[in-house]
Amino acid sequence: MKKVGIIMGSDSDLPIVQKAVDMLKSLEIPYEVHIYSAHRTPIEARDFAVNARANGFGALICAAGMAAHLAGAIAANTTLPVVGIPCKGGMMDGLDALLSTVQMPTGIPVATVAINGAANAALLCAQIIAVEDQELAKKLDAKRVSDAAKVLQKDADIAANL
Ligand code: RP5
Repeated sequence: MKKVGIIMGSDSDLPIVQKAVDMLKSLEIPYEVHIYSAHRTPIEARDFAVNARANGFGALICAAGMAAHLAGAIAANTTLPVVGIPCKGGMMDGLDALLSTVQMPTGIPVATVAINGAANAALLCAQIIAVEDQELAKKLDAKRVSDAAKVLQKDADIAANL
């Protein structure tokens, strides 16, 4: 199975990124986690992106806050799908990162999830990998069924208790 690469701009992003790691683990998808900054380590970030396909990655997650250029910088150097997580924090509480991540020029797409949307970033990568992986697709179908069952159980509980 192809790996998912998780890159964060700083170790301060780890508490947010952890939810993506947990989701990939629960789906048994191989992954690597790295800290590369578009601003502080631009050469290493570029090298990772340029070599990612040859190194067995199928999709990349990039998490960054504030002037969040990481996802765009990575996407500029690979045609693998790149999912951006804008991280909450700073003076604008993540709105700056959301706009920095989502407002990409035509030709270099970044699939941007919600502010701190790390679990959905991992699920989107899982769905990308599952296009060519029937076993993973079945796991994702089963997760949808189990998630729906949890909501219906909550509905039954609330109806019984209120
Ligand atoms: C971004 O700046 C990082 O992704 C992080 O969200 C934010 C702050 O980084 P640190 O100053 O905590 O290293 O590039």
